[in-house]
Amino acid sequence: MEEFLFKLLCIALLLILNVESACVSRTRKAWDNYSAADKKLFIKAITTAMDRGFYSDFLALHADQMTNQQAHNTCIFLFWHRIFLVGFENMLQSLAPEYACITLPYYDYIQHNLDYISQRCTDIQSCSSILRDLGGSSSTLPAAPLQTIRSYSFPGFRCIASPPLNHFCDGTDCMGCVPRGQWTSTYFNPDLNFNRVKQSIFSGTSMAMVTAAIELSPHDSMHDTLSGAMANLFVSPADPVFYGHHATIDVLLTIYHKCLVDDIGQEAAVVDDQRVFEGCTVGSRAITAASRVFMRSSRLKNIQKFFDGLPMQYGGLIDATKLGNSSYTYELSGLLGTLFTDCKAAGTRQRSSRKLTSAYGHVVHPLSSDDGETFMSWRRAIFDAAMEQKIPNVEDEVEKIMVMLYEFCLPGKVTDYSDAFKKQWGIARVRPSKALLDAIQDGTNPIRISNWTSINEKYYQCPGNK
Ligand SMILES: [Cu+2]
Repeated sequence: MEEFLFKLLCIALLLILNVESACVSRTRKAWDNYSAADKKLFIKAITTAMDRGFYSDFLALHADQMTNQQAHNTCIFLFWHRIFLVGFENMLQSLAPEYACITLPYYDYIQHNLDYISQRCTDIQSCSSILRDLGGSSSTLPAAPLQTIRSYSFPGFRCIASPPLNHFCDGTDCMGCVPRGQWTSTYFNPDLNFNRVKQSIFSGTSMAMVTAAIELSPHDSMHDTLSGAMANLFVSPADPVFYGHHATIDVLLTIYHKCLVDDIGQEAAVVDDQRVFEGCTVGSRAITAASRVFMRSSRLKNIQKFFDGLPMQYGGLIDATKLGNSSYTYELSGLLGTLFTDCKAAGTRQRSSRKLTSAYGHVVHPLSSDDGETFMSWRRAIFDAAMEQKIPNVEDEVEKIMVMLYEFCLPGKVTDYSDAFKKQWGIARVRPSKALLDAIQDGTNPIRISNWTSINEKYYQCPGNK
């Protein structure tokens, strides 16, 4: 009897320890690294959130005009979306004990663009398991006539009703579907490639510049590429892919901040350093690091509790690992892992300046695929040629040569955003990769590396000029 009780006690103890240790770290991973069981659980949590109404409460907050205006095209775009995502993640975790350790997956389209240029996949749906697993873009069960979300209509788009979208409701209006583009005939564009992503993180000299670069591209580019509800500035969170996309954008903020810490150490926690935080004016309102995070929505009261304990000033959100009980880290591998570790030196001939860098609690795996090696060798070949030919600003040349590969060697074409998209998102410029293509072709910004087509031939079996 005693032995039996002892065993029972041991089992109970193990169970408690197990439950606790399973949640000790809040680590977000790429969807591609989710197990089948992880994926199933995440989709079930999204479905539950839709059924219970919280999903659409978060949608309502993002769709509020004043909130939306502060959250986009401003200096705090990255921080506002960071707290929005953490609140959403807290909500998912609260839905039932089985979801207590759930974290948001990120959509690793930087890696998928490597798969695309390596011709392992063609369209965005074949490249990205997250798009397929979250319902894809083909099924329209049942025939779904209602395509309005919060008064926004989506003429010409199919309303996709595969799980988990069949549970989608906006308040009491249960559409049971979400409008999506034709993902099986949509292709990646170079704005989503490692080269542009790296440039967007590292070419600015202040936080506002970096924020603007990340927001324009890759962020806006991905919204436009996915199309349908995702291309709507206000109601894009109707599509669960939104959260995967924005988790990736948050990864970029995390990489930027980590590399800044490598560079300037403790000062990276000082919010009056403009590399760390930079204010701006929205409407007539000045936003500083001390400003309270702006959130307005008639349904805010339903979800307010999910933001409890979080820093509610923008300046408190600079470091994801310092958010109290909601602190979190990332598991990064492939190209994002390389970017995190090597920062500006990633994919160059330079050595990373800080070899003893700590990962600050993030889990980082080195790049280890043949495709990754080929890509890095292609980059290094361009760096070598530039050195030989004494050509400066090599990253610009790398980008230009890649744009030509996308245009002439891969299934898609390099195009601009649609006019309607630009208008709603307040984008005044041509998509960066399209602007680059035009400038190469009209001779205003030609590729300066003389043997660039043979470098493309060597690594990608295609010259890229025709
Ligand atoms: Cu947004």
